[in-house]
Amino acid sequence: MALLPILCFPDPRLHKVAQPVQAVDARIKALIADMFETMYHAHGIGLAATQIDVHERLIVIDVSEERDQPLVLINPEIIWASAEKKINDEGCLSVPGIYDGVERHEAVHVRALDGEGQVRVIEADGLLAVCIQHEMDHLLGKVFVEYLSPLKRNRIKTKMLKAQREERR
Ligand code: K1U
Ligand code: ZN
Repeated sequence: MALLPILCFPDPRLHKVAQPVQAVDARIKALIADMFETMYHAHGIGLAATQIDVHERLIVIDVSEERDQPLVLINPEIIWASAEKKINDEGCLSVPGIYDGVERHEAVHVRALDGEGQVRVIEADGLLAVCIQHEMDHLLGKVFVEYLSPLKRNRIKTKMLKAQREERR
């Protein structure tokens, strides 16, 4: 297994649209293992392949307190979304240190392949529903800061670029 580098906003590669996974083969299974290792190491609750510069429709999630309920979503599709929406505070491993409110559907049903290539339907609410919507946005090349005002987004961009310059020194 391996820790993978996570792209940081405003890296333009975060805006690429991911393509469907063609086969759940040994390469994808190895990638899933590396993504879980990377997500747990970074103390995240989710990670989309886009964030590690792999532009395929693959997500790993674990919203459990005990970090023992791994969930793999391959080629996910939202098949139902609640009319009710709610603003939740979100963070992102690609935008470290920034948290802000984003409006999302309170509940979603998602059809996806699991890590063995089996079709599954997940009925999600609460933090899992928020996380799934956040990660599916990554696969479309969308970062949560794009829901914020242009003023906030530009401030975040400036802060991230400054932090990245200082890290390189
Ligand atoms: O996609 C990512 O970068 C992972 C992201 C997922 C996420 C967190 C919160 C709301 C929606 C999506 C994170 O894991 S950020 C770090 C984190 O562990 C966290 C932040 C806020 C609340 C709960 C967890
Ligand atoms: Zn994110």
